[in-house]
Amino acid sequence: MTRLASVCADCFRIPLPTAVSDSTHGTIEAFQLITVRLTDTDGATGLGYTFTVGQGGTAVRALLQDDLADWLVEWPGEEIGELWQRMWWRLHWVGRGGVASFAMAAVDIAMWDLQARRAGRPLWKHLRETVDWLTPADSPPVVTPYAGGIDLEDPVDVLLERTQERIASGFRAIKMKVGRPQLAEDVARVTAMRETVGPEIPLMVDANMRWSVDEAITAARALDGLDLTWLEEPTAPEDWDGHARIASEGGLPIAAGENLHSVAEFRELITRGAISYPEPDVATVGGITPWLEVARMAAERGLPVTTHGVHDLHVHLLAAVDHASFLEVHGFGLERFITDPLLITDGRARIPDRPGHGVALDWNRLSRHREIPGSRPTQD
Ligand code: SMN
Ligand code: MG
Repeated sequence: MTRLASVCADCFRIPLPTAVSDSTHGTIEAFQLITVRLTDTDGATGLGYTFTVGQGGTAVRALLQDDLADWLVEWPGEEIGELWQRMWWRLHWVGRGGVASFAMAAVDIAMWDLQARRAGRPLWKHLRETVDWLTPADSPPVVTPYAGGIDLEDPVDVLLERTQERIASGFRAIKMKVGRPQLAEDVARVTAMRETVGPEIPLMVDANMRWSVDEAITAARALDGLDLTWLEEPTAPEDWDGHARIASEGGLPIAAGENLHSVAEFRELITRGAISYPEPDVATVGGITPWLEVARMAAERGLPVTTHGVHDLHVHLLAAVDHASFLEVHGFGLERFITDPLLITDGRARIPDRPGHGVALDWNRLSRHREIPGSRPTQD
């Protein structure tokens, strides 16, 4: 790779066609998309992006623009792992996770995209060819998607109707929200879901950190018998020992990761045996470089790795490893701004063979949604 010639960061507020809901975020009407566009001195380009559930996006963009953009143009090296380490230490005072990991994710993804595009290889293949612990392959493995429903407030009939639509559109695995005010409601909703989809469809539930450890153990036991693949984020993300107790006393496999923003945090859960399905999100854990570190840690423990959100990127990462679990699919409203969104057919994700990650954004359409810092009306 030659040097970078330009780095351009933007933040957009993407309205959702239909509002979604879960136990922690309540009703979500928009996501923020933060993009980084790189061009090198030969004119090759790379695109990276991250997202928020509605807050913090302009801060991520400010870190990118004010503290990374010019510095990246000065960056002399070629090695992305080294660049990642330098970014980490450049931002460590305000970072070591949090907002800084979101900014670093956008840069790291853009760098990998640029490198894979220069090599003329789809990202999954480029990773298999260049990352020492991954195995080269001529064709990608099967990647199995599931539809990630954000549906806690949907009445049961709407929940089941949307599920039928998802199955009709090619999904063969489903996730739904739990964490209603009464546990009995959750049990009734999950039972209705299991009866509707039948015994063959893998079904996951997601509590979005709603419960105390004791409540989570009670809930896990109440949901046992419904053949759940996993219970996701039962309690506060940093309660490492709590997760270990829920895993051992609740009896359900546990998934977690969307709220862990560093490799060190994943290490805490993985080494305690507190999760069965590490779920790193490339856009919130700091990019492809740390995502692969988490995946390696999972492999060392014999755990599969799953993903959260941004499926157009994650499809490549799951295709790059030999211990992939399910690919979460929900679009954050982004699909209508992507030229070739991910295709799902008969329970399989089509792995793009375009160079890089292959995501092309419709900048014209996005431009109407650009977020200007300080321009949103405040509540009080
Ligand atoms: C989720 C993520 C972001 C917003 C709402 C819900 C969710 C998931 O926990 O797993 O998809
Ligand atoms: Mg979740």
